[in-house]
Amino acid sequence: MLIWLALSCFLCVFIEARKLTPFDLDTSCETFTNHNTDYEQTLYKLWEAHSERINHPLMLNLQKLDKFYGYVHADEENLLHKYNSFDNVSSTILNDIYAELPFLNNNIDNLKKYKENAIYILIRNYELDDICETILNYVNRVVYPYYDFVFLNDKAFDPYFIEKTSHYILNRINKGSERLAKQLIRISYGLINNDIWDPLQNIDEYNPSLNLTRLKENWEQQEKDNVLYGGSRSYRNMCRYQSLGFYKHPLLNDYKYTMRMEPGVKYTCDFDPFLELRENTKYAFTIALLEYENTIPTLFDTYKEYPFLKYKQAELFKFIQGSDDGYNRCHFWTNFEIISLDWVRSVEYNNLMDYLDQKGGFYLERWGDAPLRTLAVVETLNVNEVQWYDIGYFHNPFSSCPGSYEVRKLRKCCCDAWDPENMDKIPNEDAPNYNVPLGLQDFSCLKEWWKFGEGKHFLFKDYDNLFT
Ligand SMILES: Nc1nc2c(ncn2[C@@H]2O[C@H](COP(=O)(O)OP(=O)(O)OP(=O)(O)O)[C@@H](O)[C@H]2O)c(=O)[nH]1
Ligand SMILES: *[C@@H]1O[C@H](CO)[C@@H](O)[C@H](O)[C@H]1NC(C)=O
Ligand SMILES: *[C@@H]1O[C@H](CO)[C@@H](O)[C@H](O)[C@H]1NC(C)=O
Ligand SMILES: [Mg+2]
Repeated sequence: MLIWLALSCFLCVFIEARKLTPFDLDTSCETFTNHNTDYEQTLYKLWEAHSERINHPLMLNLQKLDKFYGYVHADEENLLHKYNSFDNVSSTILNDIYAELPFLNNNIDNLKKYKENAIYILIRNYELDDICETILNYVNRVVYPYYDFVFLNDKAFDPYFIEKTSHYILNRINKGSERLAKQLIRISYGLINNDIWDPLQNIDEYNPSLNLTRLKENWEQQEKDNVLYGGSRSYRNMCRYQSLGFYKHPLLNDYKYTMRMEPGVKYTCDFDPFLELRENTKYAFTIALLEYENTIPTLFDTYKEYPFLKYKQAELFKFIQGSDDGYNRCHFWTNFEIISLDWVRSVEYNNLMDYLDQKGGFYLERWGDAPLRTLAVVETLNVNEVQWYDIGYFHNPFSSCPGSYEVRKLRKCCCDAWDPENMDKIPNEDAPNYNVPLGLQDFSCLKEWWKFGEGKHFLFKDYDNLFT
């Protein structure tokens, strides 16, 4: 019922908009130029010439931390908040900063608060090209792109990876000042401790009821049964680390919020990951989908045996409630997520994660971090602590795009909420998903979010005035 109501509202907008304008394809869409500059080539040659990677001269610019923690890109002369303290920064420089970041209101506490946010990226060395594309896109799209970056890896980062990603973050800023970027942005590269990354190495300590030989047999079978990444040990380690590991890394100690970034994702509208957060928000997402059933056969029953179970008393339980007390498989798509680190470090969050971890499902099955995060949200947060970001975002194979013309215009979006080629066709009984925005597709859980979460305002009332 609500779905059809929502759908018809979208169509109102759609039809109304069509009458007045061809469509809002933004002709100012930036094309992201290829980055094969002289600088790049010089660097690459330099890199190739150095077979002994660790002696690469670029390492001289990096401040080495404890061997398990990694490196901080520290242009010591310039970086103003080495240890997250701006106390010694001269008032001239501070005034420069305030001039470029007016929302700080000339207040040093606001500056410190701004710098409590970080972009967090778990990544492998060979994903370098994809992350550089994404960073280029990020520095174009984020309104005040001076947030810190934390890269984590279970293997040591290549010096070339470090130099190149730093270069893209600091020197390729379109929306903002390169000088300020170099003064404000701390970029760190951390190694993940093997004990937390791959617990099966100490399987008896981790979970005596697990048997590695049998697990490997199971994974082979799951691969045959088309369980997505069913045959992969490293993917399982990744899912577990995203669920209960990353926020324990020392390089994240200084931060209060992270935005997760993945190689290859695109941001197609202007936005600001942290300035848009509401005061209470502990978790923010943009896409919500149905999880594949065969990755989580026992997850929900296991969750329902959680000794402190809140579930039905939880404000958000309807978002995940299926028929017969089961799980409807709705989950936040975690490849874009903004997280309050205080929240994931809380006893409540970790009790639930540790309980699920001990049940072995990360390895016996192929539990993803997305359904786990979602259960934790439902179990431990209230509606007003979760925020939907109406932004343009792409992670293969899905993308989101604000459904309202007004929002797209405001955010200078370069995405289509509907496929303009199919503007004449409307969804019908035979093809209910025809040309329907992602949020209203069958496999999307945004409609559940709008209904049982924070609700949804449709902006079509303002359309009359938009095109005059
Ligand atoms: N260091 C490291 N990072 C990993 C590993 N596996 C995945 N990642 C990272 O973890 C994040 C999620 O992994 P993806 O491979 O993107 O998983 P996914 O998004 O479910 O699947 P895709 O459709 O392949 O994108 C990405 O940022 C990866 O770069 C790994 O074994 N080591
Ligand atoms: C700031 O200045 C004080 C006094 O000059 C000094 O003791 C302190 O170490 C400085 N702090 C940093 C982070 O440089
Ligand atoms: C582990 O599983 C394998 C294969 O199922 C089995 O042969 C072996 O006896 C098991 N080992 C233990 C210690 O239970
Ligand atoms: Mg991914």
